[in-house]
Amino acid sequence: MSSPLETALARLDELGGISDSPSYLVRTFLSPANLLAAEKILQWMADLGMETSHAADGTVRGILVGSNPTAPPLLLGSHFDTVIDAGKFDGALGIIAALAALESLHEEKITLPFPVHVLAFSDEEGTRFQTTYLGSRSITAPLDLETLNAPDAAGITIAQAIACEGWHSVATAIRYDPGECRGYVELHIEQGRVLEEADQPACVVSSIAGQSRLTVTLTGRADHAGTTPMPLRRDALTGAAQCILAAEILAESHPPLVITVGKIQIHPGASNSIPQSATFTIDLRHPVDSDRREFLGHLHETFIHIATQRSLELQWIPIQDNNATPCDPALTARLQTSLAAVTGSRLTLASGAGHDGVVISKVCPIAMLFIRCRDGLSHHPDEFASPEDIGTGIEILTHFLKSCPS
Ligand code: HGY
Ligand code: MN
Ligand code: MN
Repeated sequence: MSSPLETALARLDELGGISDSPSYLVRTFLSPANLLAAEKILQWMADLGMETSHAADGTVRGILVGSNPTAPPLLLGSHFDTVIDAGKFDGALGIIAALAALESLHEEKITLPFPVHVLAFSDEEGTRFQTTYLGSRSITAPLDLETLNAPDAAGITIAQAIACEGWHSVATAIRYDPGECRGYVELHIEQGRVLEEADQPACVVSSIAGQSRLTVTLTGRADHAGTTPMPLRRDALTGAAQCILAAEILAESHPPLVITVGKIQIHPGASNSIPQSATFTIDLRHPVDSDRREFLGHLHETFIHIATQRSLELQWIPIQDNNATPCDPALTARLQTSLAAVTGSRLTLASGAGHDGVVISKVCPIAMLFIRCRDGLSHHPDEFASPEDIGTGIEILTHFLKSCPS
């Protein structure tokens, strides 16, 4: 019989092998691999004796009722979608570690005096629609119309994707009202370098960074690459290049501001046609919300100036805006006590990465546990957390579950 850690490591490999691409790991909202992964997670939950259910948007849930089914539940979980060419720990580790902690309690013949709901979200990264937190947003409230109308690269909206690709068979609505749950705790890789530098396996999280995501389109005029003199051109791509470098200069001169352009699409995209339009994404983050908004405004003005200088049309389309979200002090203090009991450390970090807790904090207190990852690398196939550190994370989570009051 494998230990909970051995089972967890095997499941990480198993989930890491479920991809929409033969050459790298990618699972996006309601994609075939996303639904296969959901079914796999549901099976693991059922094997643990949990009451399982799924929502049409692919979110899955396992409930272990405990000795007092009417007590406010504790939520655990994370996301199982990924970025493109992803690592196998981001998201998946949180779901698998939660199940491993419950298996550890089962091994110790411990029944908790409250229900535990393990939630696995089908979209946190926003890879397909550039939105974020679709799964966790849907368990706190219906998605708003603007979000439902967001198109993917093929022009399919989120509403159409749910209607046509959704997992509708035996689906149930998964929703929580404010005050219904005692809290949400998520274990996640740090995706940074601080734990390595501090030579610590884990830490708790003080807050989750705010972020602004938007799409920018510059439109000029396509023309012939050989016969159009440079001064007559309205080249959308060179305009986008100037904007993107201006964004980099702004971020480099104002740390800890970070700005990323992760995607760009050109039309018409022929090597001998001057680009008519360039559409690119902006991901802008800063720990202080007022500064983030100020830099966003400054960037917008800079892009307007560049577009005007180059006789280009500018479209600035906000997709998502989340304020920095503090973790709940009391729940985090309890988690920190378990961190200290297992590792002797009480290290606390702010998260530069976004997490589902940003949304779930609207309905209950949140806390996060970070696990060290090698070189801080993430959103990369070489993303890695050691079995020892994963084992420590599971031990901390198990200690925390046992410490929770009835
Ligand atoms: O982008 C993020 O911070 C997270 O990985 N979704
Ligand atoms: Mn991620
Ligand atoms: Mn993540």
